[in-house]
Amino acid sequence: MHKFIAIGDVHADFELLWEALRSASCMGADFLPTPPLQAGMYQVVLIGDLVHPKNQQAYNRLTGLKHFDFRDQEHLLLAAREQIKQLERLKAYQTAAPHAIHILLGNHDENAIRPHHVLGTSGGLRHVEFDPSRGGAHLPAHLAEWMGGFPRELRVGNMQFAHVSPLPAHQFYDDLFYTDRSTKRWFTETPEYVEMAGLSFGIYGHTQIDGGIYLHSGESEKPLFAMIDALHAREYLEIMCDERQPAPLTGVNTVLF
Ligand SMILES: [Mn+2]
Repeated sequence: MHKFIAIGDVHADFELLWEALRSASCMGADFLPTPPLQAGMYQVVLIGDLVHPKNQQAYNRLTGLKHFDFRDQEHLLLAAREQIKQLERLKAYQTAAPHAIHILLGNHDENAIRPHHVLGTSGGLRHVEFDPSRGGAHLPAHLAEWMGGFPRELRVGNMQFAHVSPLPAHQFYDDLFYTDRSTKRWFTETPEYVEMAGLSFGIYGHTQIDGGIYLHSGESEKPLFAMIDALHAREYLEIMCDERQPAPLTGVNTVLF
């Protein structure tokens, strides 16, 4: 029997991530993995998008500035430095139990490693703190190497964890990805993709949904997939699996912490 703790997009709110991990008994006061995680009984999955605060308030909070301005290079360097500090902490955490801590590559993470596109918010903010050609800092090489090694999906039997959707095309963050509206709509317009991909259950992030974690069930009331971009709403998903059973998925719960 395994318990998966699946956590949605972090977007630089690492304090909240630490809180979630501690409330799930996955992180100690020393920021390191707990015994059930070390033993592999618990498995943590971060669904991707570690970097880039979501909005103005989040940048203000991260940097301690009254009004973060992405046009100000000093502000950018401050935002980069604060995120780098926490990424180092997360790297140490994962390195201590790589068999039980899985971090998927989100589009924002790839953008921090290779800033080809300028990502922004609907409020007009631009995420350029890791774009040296626009005044930002380089992501340190050892962090870029670590993040560059993040997988784009995790499979556990017929269960899939991926950042956006079950579609393989949604795992590559190229120009097409940023013009393709299905990346944000597939779960209402074409939820059948999950079964078509031969999956028994899917767990995805990337798209924030009002009301927190969204659990989609099939006709038999069986859960088919979960949209978990809800860390900001203080929610994560717990998935119980028993690999000895023909249908390994034995329970899915949204946890409020
Ligand atoms: Mn994303």
